[in-house]
Parts: sequence; C-alpha cells; structure tokens
Amino acid sequence: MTNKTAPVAICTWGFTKANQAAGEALESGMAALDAAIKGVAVEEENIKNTTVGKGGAPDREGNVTLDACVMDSNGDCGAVVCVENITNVAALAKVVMEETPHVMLAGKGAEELAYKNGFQAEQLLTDSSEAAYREWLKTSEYKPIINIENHDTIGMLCMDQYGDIAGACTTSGLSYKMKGRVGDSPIIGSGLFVDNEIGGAAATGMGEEIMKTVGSFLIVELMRQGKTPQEACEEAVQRIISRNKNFKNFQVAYIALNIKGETGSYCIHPGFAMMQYKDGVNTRITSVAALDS
Ligand code: SD4
Repeated sequence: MTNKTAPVAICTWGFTKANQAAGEALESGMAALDAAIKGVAVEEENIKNTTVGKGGAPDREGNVTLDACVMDSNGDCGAVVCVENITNVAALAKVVMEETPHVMLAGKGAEELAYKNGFQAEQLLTDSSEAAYREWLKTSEYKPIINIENHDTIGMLCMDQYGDIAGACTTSGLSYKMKGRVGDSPIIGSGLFVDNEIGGAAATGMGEEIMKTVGSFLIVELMRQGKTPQEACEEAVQRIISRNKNFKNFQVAYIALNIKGETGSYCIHPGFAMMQYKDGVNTRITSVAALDS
C-alpha cells in the first residue's frame, strides 16, 4: 500500500544536496533507512563540512573520531562511537545493526568490523582541518560555540513509499573535544529516535544537553501524546531551557516527522534551518527559535 504523503525526507541544517539525494532515492523506491544513509553520506563525504565525516574537526589531540547511529522502522538500531579512519559511519552503524548481536560498537572494534565488511581506511584529517586545529592549538581555548562555527551534524528522517520511517545521525562531535568524548548523535533516543507508529526525531547542537533530556525520544513520546511535530520540538527545547540557566550559551535544535508526513523544527538560537523534501520539492525551512520571541 502506498502512503499518500510519502515520500518525505527531512534533515538538520541546510544540507540541500544530502536531502535531495535522500528524497530522490525515496522517489525511486528505496527503503527509508537506506535512503537516510545515502542522504547523510553526502555530508560524510563532503570535506568542507567540518563536523561530519571526512574533514571533521579533530579532538584536542588531533584525532578525528566519528559517531553515528541509525534506526529502522521495525525498531532495530545500530551505533558506532569514536571511530577513526572510516568516512561512512552511518552505513557502518547499519552493519552493527544487521551483522552483530549488539547495538553499539566503539573505537577499534567498530573500525575492525568496517574493514571486515569492505569499508576502506581513509585519512579523515584534511589539510584544512589540520590547519584549523594547529591554529586552535595556539590558544587551546575550548568553548563550544553556538551555531555556525562548530555545529553541522546531520540527522535525517525518511518516510518511504510504504509510509515506513527510519533515520540516521552522523557527526564528528564537538570540535576539539576531549579524547573519548561522545555526544548525543550516536545515542539512540538522544540524537535520533524512530517509532514507526508515531514518527521520528533527530537532534543537533550541544550533545550534553540533549542527552540529559533524551531529546529525540522525548519528542516521539510527546507526538504519541498527540502533539504535532512542531509542538513536540518546542516542548523538548523548552524542557532544556527550563532546566538550564545557561541555555543562552549553547544551541540545541530538533527536527521531527510524524506518520502523517507532518514535520516540525525548533531551536534555542536563531540560525538553524531544516531541509524538507516533500511532494518532490526540496525546501529549506528556517526554524523558529526560542530566543526569537
Ligand atoms: C554532539 N550534537 O556531538 C553533536 C554536535 C553537533 O553539529 O550537533 N554538531 O554533541
């Protein structure tokens, strides 16, 4: 049975090409999870994106470590954290989901699984991210900065022609993070959550704050209670704001999609946008921000 509103793809930030790739894949009949992985791969391979995949900013010791997760419409999920030398970590998260009895693999274990499954080792630190890192080393000032400078994680939700929803989320995390630091993006329920009977949500921004409120799971549960994707995203952001006097010092942004194909997004600071592919049209939607009002 074909869903009337499908296919739909949404993703964090203004990743036009990534969302278009997912939308077109869905139009051609690809399943939601594969389309989401294909879409986010565009940014994983984009060396100009310094917070995802190849070209991602390193940790404070100069190593690029990537985090990703995927969640399928049947509730299965997979995740990898702190992975070096592999670009397409969302695809690797799917391998964890399908080929292992586990949900999450870290570091070397995840990397070895990648090689066993045909992934190639790649140098993730590009000349320009190394140059930026060397510049950063001069002050070594660690200050997670709002919006533009170091947030560009891609979280994507897709609804395929059958109305099934799945998602992927992939990142290099915060620039110049502590060695071993893992944020929300690969944590099921925080950076991404999907319930095929309700919808899905994905997050970007300050992972520590998203994790404390299990943001994406919260949004799906709020939709279960009858909230629209927009209302659910707003309530999840307000939850963080109401618990954190410091909220003006960081960005958190959410996107959500429900089974009707309705979408929503909301953030703390202005400057966040969601891409939406719907009815064959890929649109950039500037998100309303809590600090707009
Ligand atoms: C993290 N949420 O690791 C990620 C960072 C992010 O765009 O969204 N960057 O905390």
